[in-house]
Amino acid sequence: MNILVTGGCGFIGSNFIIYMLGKYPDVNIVNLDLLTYAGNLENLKSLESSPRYRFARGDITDRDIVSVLASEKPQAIVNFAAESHVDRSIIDPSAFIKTNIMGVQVLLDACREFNIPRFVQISTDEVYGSLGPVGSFSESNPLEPNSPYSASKASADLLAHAYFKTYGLDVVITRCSNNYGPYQFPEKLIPLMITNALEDKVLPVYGDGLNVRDWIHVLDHCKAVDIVMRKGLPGQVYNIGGRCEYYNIDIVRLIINKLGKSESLIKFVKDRPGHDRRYCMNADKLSSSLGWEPEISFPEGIDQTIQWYLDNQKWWEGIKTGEYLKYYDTWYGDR
Ligand code: NAD
Ligand code: TDX
Repeated sequence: MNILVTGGCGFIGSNFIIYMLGKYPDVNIVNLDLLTYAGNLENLKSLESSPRYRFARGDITDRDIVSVLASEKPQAIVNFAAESHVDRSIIDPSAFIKTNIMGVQVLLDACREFNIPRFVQISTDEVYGSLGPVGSFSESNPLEPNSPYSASKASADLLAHAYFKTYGLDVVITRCSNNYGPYQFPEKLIPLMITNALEDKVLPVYGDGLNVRDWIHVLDHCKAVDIVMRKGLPGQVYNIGGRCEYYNIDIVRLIINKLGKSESLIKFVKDRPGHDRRYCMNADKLSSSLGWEPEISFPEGIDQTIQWYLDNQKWWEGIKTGEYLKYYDTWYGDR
């Protein structure tokens, strides 16, 4: 099976490529990635000499490069490429609109032109908006995104659905909750807190710290994407979640305790505008129809993840320079 993966040098995409090539000897992957600030060739260094892997640097909004790769007629395109950080979308939504919406249109058009039999759009729980203290999101919930990031992802979902309805394109959409694990860029909560704590830096917790996220290990997400890519029904949406809710503050305290640091590093800072209070996924459809279940418990996964950041200090120290520091200062400077 030949797969075109987009955004494969980011956190989830690189874990997906490593998982797929390790699991299936008959899978070949081409990875199209622009190498934005979030893309890192280091993540896939172990595959550089693999005859089943090829990297192409390029933009999913660039019709020429997308056409060249789609004309090779992969059996599926799996789209991880996106601007993915809510806080950056608040600073400037432009790149989010371009990549997350227009890029998806270019990929969908290429699927039509070259008769690609399957397009997998990697979406997010954030398209549903925010939950109160009880309940969970199911696939039939309305889309009520609250950030420029989630609005751009919801737009892409609607576009993908429209191409299914209008042109009969074989599209499946996955909506997953918050991922954690190796290779996550240290702008997101868990790697930010681990690496800041290791550097004895302030741990900035937004608002009262009582926002809730539903955590899933990235490997469980990758396994779900594989199953949906192979067996999902055309036009369907599949929620993916870890059945694992935590208050942000509890995650931060857990990391501090595991690293033997002091809680005095915690600083409650000005809240994120439009901050969604709670996410919780109902993934029963995926479980009952395609037999997927998350396998990595949070206590096991978080230990393994903290260990990964301890073992790969060079990886994240290389990132926390230049552009990263500029962004950090812009976002956290006045908080
Ligand atoms: P990431 O920011 O770590 O990686 C994004 C990758 O896309 C990078 O390699 C970047 O270089 C590439 N990219 C960005 N713009 C591009 C463009 N125009 N053309 C080609 N490549 C481009 O993101 P991630 O956390 O790995 O998320 C991957 C996908 O999963 C995203 O679509 C995101 O919305 C979705 N998602 C993420 C989470 C999460 O918790 N991280 C949860 C649910 C869904
Ligand atoms: O410094 C911080 N302090 C803080 O309190 C950061 C970076 C985050 N937070 C809070 C905000 C959220 O309530 O932690 C929670 C998690 O924040 P993020 O890691 O930024 O994730 P979130 O906004 O929930 O979005 C993530 O999950 C869905 C991913 O970044 C998205 O790409 C994905 O679609």
